[in-house]
Amino acid sequence: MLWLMSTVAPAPRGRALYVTAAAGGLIAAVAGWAVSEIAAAFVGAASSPLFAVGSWVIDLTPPWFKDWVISLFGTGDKIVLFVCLGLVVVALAGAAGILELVRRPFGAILIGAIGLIALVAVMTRADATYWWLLPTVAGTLVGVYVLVMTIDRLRVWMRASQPSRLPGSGASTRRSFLAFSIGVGAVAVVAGVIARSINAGSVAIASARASVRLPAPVKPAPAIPPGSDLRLSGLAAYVTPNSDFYRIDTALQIPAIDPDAWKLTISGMVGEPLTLTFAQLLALPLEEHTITLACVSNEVGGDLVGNATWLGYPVRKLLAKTRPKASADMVLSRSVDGFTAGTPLDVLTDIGTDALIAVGMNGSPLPLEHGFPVRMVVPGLYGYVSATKWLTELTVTRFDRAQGYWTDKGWSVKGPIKTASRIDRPREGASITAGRYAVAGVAWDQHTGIRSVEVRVDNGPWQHARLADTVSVDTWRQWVWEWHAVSGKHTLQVRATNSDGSTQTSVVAPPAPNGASGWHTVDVEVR
Ligand SMILES: Nc1nc2c(c(=O)[nH]1)N[C@H]1C(S)=C(S)[C@@H](COP(=O)(O)O)O[C@H]1N2
Ligand SMILES: [Mo]
Repeated sequence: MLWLMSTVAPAPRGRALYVTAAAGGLIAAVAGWAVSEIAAAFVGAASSPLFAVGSWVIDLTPPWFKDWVISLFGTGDKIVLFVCLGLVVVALAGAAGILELVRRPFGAILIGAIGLIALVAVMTRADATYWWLLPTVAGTLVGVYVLVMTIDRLRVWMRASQPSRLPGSGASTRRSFLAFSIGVGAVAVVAGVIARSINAGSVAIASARASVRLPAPVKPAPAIPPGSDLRLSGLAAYVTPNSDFYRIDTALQIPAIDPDAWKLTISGMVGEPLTLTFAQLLALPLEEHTITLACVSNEVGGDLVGNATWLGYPVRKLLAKTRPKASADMVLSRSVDGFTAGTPLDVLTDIGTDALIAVGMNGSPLPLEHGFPVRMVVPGLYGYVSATKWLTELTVTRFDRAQGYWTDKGWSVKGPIKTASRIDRPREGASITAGRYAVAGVAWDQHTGIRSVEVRVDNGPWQHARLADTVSVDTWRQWVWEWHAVSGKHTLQVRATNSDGSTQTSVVAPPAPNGASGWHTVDVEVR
């Protein structure tokens, strides 16, 4: 009877065995690839190992060969590349399956080696960050794991179906092998294809972004005075590089918007609704303004704040074209992903407020994660009520008729930025040597400006810090105070006073509902 059961499900032999093992290798490769694509969908499409290896091969291909392929296949050259690459991967994956069966663990080592090559391709891309390691490393680990599990099951099935052995059950070992490999394979193919198509979409948008040529501003931002950046280590730069700029949004997947298909509509309580294409927006006389953006969720001392030079068209001028009704008091801006922000109409129409429909950030088109192709930037208001990224709609309305995404989720209807200051150096818990030390940080009160910053040590008297230059009241300012540090444990505190003369409150408040307050306090050890 036992013998009979094992004949019900004989393991493959000879060539069939190798084909089965090769299929196991392929399933492992597909599983690894799927995981890498899923991870890349979160980390950034360009971190996909498949994409990076493809780009690498394109870069390494000699021009004559490229020309020859293009002459043969025309614009299908990329497809040819991916088909060739695919065949190489299939061959290697199959070999890994067979190797793992006959010479364990060389199959796993082969998959690891493929992963390592992909890792080199990914990390040598121009804008690679350490996060880019994740998709390839996760994919390789999963690939190795699936390979080992699949080939192990195949081996158990082989043993169970050997007549000389006491078979556990040929049928159940076969079921175990088939269920695992077919199950993993099917899930991986579906998930991988979905993730790949998402990644391909955002790669297409990234290349659309790369081909955007921003016009020169009609009104350029004031030159950044050298004295605005003290260039001390640990101190936030006066202008935040795009790659370091904080990112806050509800988007699980960064919206991929083709700028050629983008439109902004302005409607609601207006005399004349308006629709604008990206080309029409770029053709308007654009202005550049340096503005510090801050998130309401920023804790005291936190880093959800950054300063950039934005290129765009004043919201005020765009709204004027639509002639808002006198009874309107709010503009609801909407993103393609459904996010909305409710901004006071009077702030947006104020002649002295440089609120922008922005297309550029520090000299380049908006990065995808910062709202490409178009976002809003309003000095003086927290991002959640003003800085809509991936902007597509402005509705002129009233606060008693509409509300933004975060209102009713525990956040205030209006979000003016609170006066704030932060100690960047020394860091909390730092250990420094006794003697002179430049305590430094940033302070901000967008659209009002900072008049003074004071520091105190161990609850001693407040001491005036020196303020660095700034281009306007719409940005943060660096400050520095020279400390003659003596050994021991010390507590440093900072507070700022805005240009209206009001000093930051010591009352500690959490970010919700309208922004954190309290003095940033840092404990350090001097030795
Ligand atoms: N579409 C969209 N825009 C958005 C958000 C969002 O979740 N979705 N978050 C807002 C918030 S809370 C902040 S603080 C700023 C942050 O902009 P940044 O990510 O470019 O720094 O974007 C704002 N614009
Ligand atoms: Mo925010």
